Amino acid sequence: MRKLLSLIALSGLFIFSACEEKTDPSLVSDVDVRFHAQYDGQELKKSTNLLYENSVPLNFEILTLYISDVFLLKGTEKVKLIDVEYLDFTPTDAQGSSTASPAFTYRDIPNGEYTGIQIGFGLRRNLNDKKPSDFAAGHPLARENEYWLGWNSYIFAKIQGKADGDKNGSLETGIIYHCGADGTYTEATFTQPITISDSRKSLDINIDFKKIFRQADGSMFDILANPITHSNPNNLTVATAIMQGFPRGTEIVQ
Ligand SMILES: [Ca+2]
Repeated sequence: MRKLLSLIALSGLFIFSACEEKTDPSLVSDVDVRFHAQYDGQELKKSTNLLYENSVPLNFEILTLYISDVFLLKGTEKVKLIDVEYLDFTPTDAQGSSTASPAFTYRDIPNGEYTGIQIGFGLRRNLNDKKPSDFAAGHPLARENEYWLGWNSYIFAKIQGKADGDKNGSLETGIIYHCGADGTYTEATFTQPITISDSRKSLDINIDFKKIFRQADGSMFDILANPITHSNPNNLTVATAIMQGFPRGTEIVQ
């Protein structure tokens, strides 16, 4: 019996070491991805007056975004780069008017000449079906403050700030966009060559919080007419317009 047990223990060891074996390092690379908040092509400064359409001053105080299902594309082949991340551009510990650039490293990504990247803005349905208590502390989806109990949805994006609609020098209009619900999840494909061939690769992803407000017809979203998202989960007009704008404000730099 003792012999049998040690045999089992030995085979367990063998399986363990087989799983531990690393992929051939010449075939894979680590990919560093950094996200940056921009406004009109420049680094976004929070709590700082910026100019919106028609020279309306506005500023931003809170900017967060969930992304999921990020794939590198090679023809019809898809290589998963990111399952889900929470991007907080305005953490409380950011200094002064600086916005943060959340950064992540993804290990052992297959080398190759990729043709583009797919990004999901918000959470795909089987992630949004979950709730913070389903996850261990530290997981991007464990954040209670990013979940809307009444809607059974995470808040995919938070964009909060103030605008000076009458341009009299005081920011009188609160802008509060909390976007969520499955219907607002927005997937987009960015076609551009991305080569992963050396042991380390950097991708910078800029999210421009002015360009996201450009609508499909080229006009700018009317933030003064619609300064807040609807509190009725059946009315996703504003949230959808904003979430669908994220691809227009996203640029991948390598
Ligand atoms: Ca004003």
